[in-house]
This record gives sequence, structure tokens and C-alpha cells, in this order.
Amino acid sequence: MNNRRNFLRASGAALLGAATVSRAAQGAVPEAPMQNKPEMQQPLLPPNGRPYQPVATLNGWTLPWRMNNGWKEFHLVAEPVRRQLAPGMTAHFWGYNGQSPGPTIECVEGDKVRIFVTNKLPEHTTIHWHGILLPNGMDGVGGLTQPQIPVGKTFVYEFEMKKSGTFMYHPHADEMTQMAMGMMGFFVVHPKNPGFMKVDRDFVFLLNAFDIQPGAATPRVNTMLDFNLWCWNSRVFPGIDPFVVRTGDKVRIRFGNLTMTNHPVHMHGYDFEVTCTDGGWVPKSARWPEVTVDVAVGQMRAFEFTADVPGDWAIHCHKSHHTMNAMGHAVPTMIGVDHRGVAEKIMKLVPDYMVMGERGMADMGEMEMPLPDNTLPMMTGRGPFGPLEMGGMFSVVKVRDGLARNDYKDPGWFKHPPGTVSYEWTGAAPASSSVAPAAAGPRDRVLRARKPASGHKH
Ligand SMILES: [Cu+2]
Repeated sequence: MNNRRNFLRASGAALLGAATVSRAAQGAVPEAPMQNKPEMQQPLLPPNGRPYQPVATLNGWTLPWRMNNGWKEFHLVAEPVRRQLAPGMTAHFWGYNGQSPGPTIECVEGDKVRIFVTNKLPEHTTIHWHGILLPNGMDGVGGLTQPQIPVGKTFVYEFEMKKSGTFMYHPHADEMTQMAMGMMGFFVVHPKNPGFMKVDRDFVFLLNAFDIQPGAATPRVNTMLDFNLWCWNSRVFPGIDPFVVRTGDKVRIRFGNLTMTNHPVHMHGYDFEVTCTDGGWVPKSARWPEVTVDVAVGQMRAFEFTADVPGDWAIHCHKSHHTMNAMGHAVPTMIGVDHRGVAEKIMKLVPDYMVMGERGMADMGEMEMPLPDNTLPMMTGRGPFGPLEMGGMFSVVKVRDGLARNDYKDPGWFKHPPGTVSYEWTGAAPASSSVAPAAAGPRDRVLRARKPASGHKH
């Protein structure tokens, strides 16, 4: 927060100075603010230009700009960055202005936008403005519509925002490497009329995926399909910010998919309507209610609902292997397999050996398993009732009474009104024995014999 306030102060000073500054100074490249904190920064209320409700970028921030003779000027720096995926794991990525994803760019329909892009990567790059209508030579396809931006050089993109909507930016140069390394950002164009499609809270994030081997920090860039870290804004559960919402708020959640597969994003507790795609706003007559929206590769979707039911409502990708972190892939299904005797013999040879999955995988959620450094557990996180057994693309929409208008602070866990939580039946069982509790099996013996977790690191 402090960092951010500092640049806001710095950029505010620059903005104040802009009116009186000389032509030569106006010709200088604008400051490139940097941010490397993984927590969501307060939405950036526009200090000039047309008013709008700014977006809240999950685990991210919005890039400040300066006005220069009617142009909004932004400065992106493509560079290597470090990003904490969740406490316990930091990755070496490429990104923009200190972070992957890069900062969100926000402007208004009709704005003239000038974006300086400085390349501090070890190879050339470009930026493509995904979904934005612009002159062909501003489209950012290296080799096709412009020369590549060489290492160390700064290029300028200039275009006028023809329509409002939900967009993103990413390189169109050595794409497989650069996107696998985390280069991307969100781009929101607000409507000229602030009353159009007005909401109280407007969240944005990108879905991205990485292949980082346990113990490593740099993604494998030649992976085509078998990614092992499924992220929202380069974060995994429990590192993803909650969506903090005040009861009664009109809420919009926008996301774009820059992974190599589709993601059915499911939200609990509400039905909603998709109101915007990367092509523009969806007319009312073309919307329908749903509780899961599938977003294909390269697509963007925004859905809206009125948050009238308080609670902690899960929101997640519905592919169950996308709500897990690395290490889940090579484990065989062991449900129903009887390990009697085998585990004890193996433990004589391999002291850390553990039996996994004989009763399902839920034990993984609490398991004290030795992990390599810089590696996250496969299923993790704790809620008010115990382990959540999640990872990857999972977060919580926290709807609470009486929050302040711009309060996005995590309010903690929901306090359920008495008598509203699922409970254990303690009355009489039916005469048939089919629902009697299962007897303790051989598994429990193995768990008791397990070595204490002395090698446990994370
Ligand atoms: Cu998914």
C-alpha cells in the first residue's frame, strides 16, 4: 500500500506539474510506476478526465497515467519479475512494471491513449491490444504490423478508444515463451456515460497457467498442455484475493483466459448473466441466467449479479484438477486398494514413504508431507470448519453487511446465523445396519505408523 501511495503521490505531482511544464519536458517519456506487492491495491479513482467506477484488480493494481495535450500517456516496461504465487512459493516470471500480470490499464471511451512500451527483456517483444479496435499498425503483431521492439528500445502505441468494454494486452512476439512466462495484462475501457452499465464493484483478473516443476522457480516454456499451476492473475489458492462485496451491491466480475485450455468458472449462491464479452456489451435480450460460464482460450467474459445474500460463496474453475496445485498429476488412484503390510515394508527402505489415497485424496488437505523448497501443497487452505482441500483457481466471494463503499479488506470468515449450518444427525439410526459407521481399517494403522513431519518445509 505504501509503495502505491508513494507513486500516486509522485504521479499526482507529475500531473499537477503537467500544465506548467515546458515543451521539452512534455516530450519526455512518462514515469513508469512499479509495483511488486502481491496484495490487491485500492482501485485507482481517476484524478482527471471523465469519471468512472474504477475496477479492482485481484492481487494487482491499475497503472497511473499523465495527461499530455489531451492524450492519456501510460508507460509499460516489459521485464523479468518475481511473483509470489501464494505464501511459500515465488516464481521467476516475465511481466510488466514489477509484476505478472502487468498493471490494469483503465481509460474511457473516446480517450486518446498513448502507451510507451520499453523492452527490458533479454529478447524482442511487442504488445497486442486484444479486442481493441485500432489502426492496423497499432495492433502489435511483430513482423506483420510493426518491427519487433528490440531489447533496450521504447516503442509508442497511439489510438483512440472507439468503444467501451473488457479487453486485455499480451505480446505477439515469441508468444509461446512470453505468455508461458506470465506476460499479460487487463485493459478496461469505461463507458463515456458513467450511468451506462453502472455497478458498485467491478473485479478483473486473467486466468493463466504455468508449468513449474516442484522445487523450481522458472516455468518450462515449451509445455503445450500439461501445466501444473492454474492461476488467477498469477496467483493460486490460498493466495488469491477474496472478492469482497457489500450486501446489496451490484457486482461485475470480468476475466480473460490466456491459458491453453477452457475454464468453466462457477460461482456458488447466485445466478448471474454474462453482460460483456471481449467483443462488447451483450444486449439484454441476448442474455440468459447461468451459474457457470465457460471461457475459451483467448476469450473474455464479464458477469453481473446483485449481492443480496451474505456469506462466503466459493468461486472456482469447475475442472477439478484446476483447483489443485502441482504434484497432483502422477499419483495413481488408490481408493479401495488394501496396503496391509506393504507400507510397513516400504517404510523400512524409504523412511518418508506414505500411503496416499486409500480412502480418497482428502487426507492430502492436512497431510504433513515433505515438500521440496518453493513448492505448494497440492490441496491446501483452511476455512473456519477445517481444511478446504483446494488449490489453483479457487477463491471466495465474501458478501457482508455494512461495508464502506470502497472497502475491499478481507472481512474474515462469515459468521453464520444460528441454525443455518449443515449439522450432524445424532438421533436414532434406522434398524438396518447399512448406515452404521465403517469399522477402522488397516489405513488407520499406517497413519499411526507414519514418520513425524520433520522434513516438512513451506
Ligand atoms: Cu480451469
